[in-house]
Amino acid sequence: MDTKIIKETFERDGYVLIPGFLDTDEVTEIIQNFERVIAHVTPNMPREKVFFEDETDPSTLKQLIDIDRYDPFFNDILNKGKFKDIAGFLLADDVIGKTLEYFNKPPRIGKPTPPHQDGYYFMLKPSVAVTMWMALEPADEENGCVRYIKGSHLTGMRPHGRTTTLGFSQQILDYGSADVDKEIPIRAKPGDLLIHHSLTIHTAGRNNSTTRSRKALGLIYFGVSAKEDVEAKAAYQRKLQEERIGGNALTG
Ligand SMILES: O=C(O)CCC(=O)C(=O)O
Repeated sequence: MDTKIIKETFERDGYVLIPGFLDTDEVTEIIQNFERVIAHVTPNMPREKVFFEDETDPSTLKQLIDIDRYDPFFNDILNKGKFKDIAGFLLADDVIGKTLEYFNKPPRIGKPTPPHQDGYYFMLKPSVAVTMWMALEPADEENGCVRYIKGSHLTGMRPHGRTTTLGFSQQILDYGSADVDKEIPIRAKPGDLLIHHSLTIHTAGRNNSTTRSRKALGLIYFGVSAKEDVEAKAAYQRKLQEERIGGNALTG
């Protein structure tokens, strides 16, 4: 895909899908490294960075946060190479890789992702940041693909409030049927990359498939021109810990 079209689409719609951003071998390498991390690294990661749909069943792993801090392979994926390059290109800024995540919706029990804007979690001024979501297996309406509201990055921050969804502690409070009607489900194949602006409204359905999971790689980049409200963020994290929701200050 032409880089000019990628940028125009991102700026107009608030998101862009880049088919085949990674090839089959590159996707296989990422999947194998996630398998290694899940087997050998997660046991040493803090509990609040490892979320299960059902705490008593390890096969229901749904999310890993900040993997880059615990594993050099994924630190390089975040901070070296083409993900970081395209983040800088789209934001027209130098960028800082903030986190690398793993998302899954296990078959039958994978819960919906509440509608939200990542910028609400990021607490940035201005909200110069992008989130990337790369499919590791086919994602569609049945297994809970990502859904966007086109152009919503241009209409400001909506009010957010608490959810009980692990890993996604905040959702848009006044999200109504008019919003649902505007949702665009994005089907993706392994290696297809979705990039959205930090103000773009997005959500994802539950996993209704009885056999297929919905695994993905997530990356977040902040532009250096964006200033973090460090105190507000630390207070928010403390509150989440106190309430034992296991929230996440970076993803939405
Ligand atoms: O994986 C999902 O369902 C949603 C991911 C998301 O909200 C994000 O990457 O910002």
